[in-house]
Amino acid sequence: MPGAAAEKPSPPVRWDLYCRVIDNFGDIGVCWRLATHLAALGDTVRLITDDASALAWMAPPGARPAGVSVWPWPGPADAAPIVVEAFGCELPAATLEAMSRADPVWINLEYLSAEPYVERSHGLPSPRSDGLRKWFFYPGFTPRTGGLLREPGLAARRAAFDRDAWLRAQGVPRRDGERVATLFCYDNPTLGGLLSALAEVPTLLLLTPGPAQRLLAANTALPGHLRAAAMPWLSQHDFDHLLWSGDLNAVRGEDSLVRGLWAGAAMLWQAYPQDDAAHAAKVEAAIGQLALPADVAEAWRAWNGMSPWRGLPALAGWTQAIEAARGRLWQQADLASQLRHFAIQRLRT
Ligand code: TRH
Repeated sequence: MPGAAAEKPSPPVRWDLYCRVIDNFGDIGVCWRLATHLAALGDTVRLITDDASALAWMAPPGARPAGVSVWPWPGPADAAPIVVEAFGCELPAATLEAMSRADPVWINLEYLSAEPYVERSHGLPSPRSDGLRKWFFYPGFTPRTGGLLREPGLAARRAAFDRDAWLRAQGVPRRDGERVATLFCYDNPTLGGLLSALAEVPTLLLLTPGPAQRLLAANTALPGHLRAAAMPWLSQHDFDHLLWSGDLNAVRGEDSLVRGLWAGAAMLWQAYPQDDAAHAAKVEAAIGQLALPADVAEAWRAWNGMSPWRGLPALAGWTQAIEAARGRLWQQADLASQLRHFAIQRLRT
């Protein structure tokens, strides 16, 4: 994997990162990754959240960096020089008051999307009548966006990983010749089609907690050569190991899309389903941005309920396509480094 130049970790700066958990785990997952990456660059981060419960498994206390402290909502009485409002979560009134005294750089960190509006909106100021200085920051897949979260040391960790040793340690050893698939999904009517296709050759299917395990429990008689194992909630560190064990990873939501890309194996992505089918545009944009071959693109559409399931593409070509996308995306500066650079340039000294 090629490497991109990392941002110099000096001078250290202080951040407040505000995160409200609306649903699922992507909001807190992204904020935790960002906070720990900034801490790795030497900064200090106060992560203020209304629901830290998922951090108990995502980031067990023994594995938390000293530079990050977790605060209950509404957080501290003062404001750091850089304030990040994650996903338009609306800052507490007392924080806005503190900000009017401190004049921080205020950044609204948006959701990841491959859609074209991201390039148009990334980095724009958000005009305000109260004098506070606010900007939009969009993660994304192209050089004209804020990039993707990718912490230092990831490539080295990936290269040193031994999947059979890890699977044994989890109590789910792989049998000789068995391939491994992983499943992290929302409710998904296409699951039966995927299970039948996986069952054509010996496959160990690792199920994350939530819908994947619920849906499989309803599917008691597994077809053909397929056997399934339920996994516990893993730390983000071990979630990577899960994906690195997969010959095929079915992931969901924005953060796992990125981790699936960094894993570099064949991958299905399920976008968070929306009533107005807005997720279809997100899926099409991701297919285009990742330059997925036609059969893989069809499988992604089917997995998102946009077209009928026509079977599983060959894993070799699929893996190559994801590896190629990973290679291209790895050339971009990562999100934390870009955000840091963007914010520091706007600090008033
Ligand atoms: O949990 P998600 O479905 O979150 C989603 C998205 O963020 C989406 O944008 C949002 O609109 C919707 O929720 C409401 O999927 P995502 O984004 O992949 O986040 C999951 C996080 O959980 C990610 O950081 C990886 C982490 N994870 C673990 O650390 N261990 C685990 O065992 C599993 C299964 C996940």
